[in-house]
Amino acid sequence: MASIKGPGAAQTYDGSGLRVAIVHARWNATIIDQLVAGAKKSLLAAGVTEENITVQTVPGSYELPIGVQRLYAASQVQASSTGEGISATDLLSSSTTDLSKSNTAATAPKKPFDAIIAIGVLIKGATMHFEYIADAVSHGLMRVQLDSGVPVIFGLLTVLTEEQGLERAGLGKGGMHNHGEDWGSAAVELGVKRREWS
Ligand code: DLZ
Repeated sequence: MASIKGPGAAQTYDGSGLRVAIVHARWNATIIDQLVAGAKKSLLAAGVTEENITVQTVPGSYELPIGVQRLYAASQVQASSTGEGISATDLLSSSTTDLSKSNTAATAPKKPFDAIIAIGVLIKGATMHFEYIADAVSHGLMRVQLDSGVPVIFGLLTVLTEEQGLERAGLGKGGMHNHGEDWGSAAVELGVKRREWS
């Protein structure tokens, strides 16, 4: 029997005009790498071009909200400097962040990101660390997307064991699909809809 979980029947959206960023943590790299690959696969399948996909990393999941926020602000500044975005005076300053010096800046198209996917894997340990980080990151990412208006796709796995993480990256024995693919599709859908809703 088909699972009742998930976003329902597959929807098709044309991502060919979109610019999308993936910001991912480096903790739990085996799982992360597979999730990022899954997200990229869906973006490319929907027509997002390779040069319109920017991938940036942060050390751990706790740094995801600031990474997403600064990368988006930097893309707005970049767009405004070429006359294709909003005024730089409306923006948060990006002058103090390394993200504004992203090595993709020279080649990336001059428009702000249409959606950003934040990917991290938190694995519960013996202390309360997991709960505090999961809570802070969830609220931080929601705050960034509502404050900025750019869709931020929630690619944070909060798992109790490494095996649960491997399963959700499509690497387990249980046959679960790679959740990163869902996040890529969500980014395209929200990127397209955000333009419609503007
Ligand atoms: C410190 C820490 C721990 C214990 N576990 C994880 C984890 O499972 N996944 C993850 O993405 N990051 C972890 N971190 C690192 C924190 O997210 C953060 O990078 C540091 O506390 C520095 O702010």
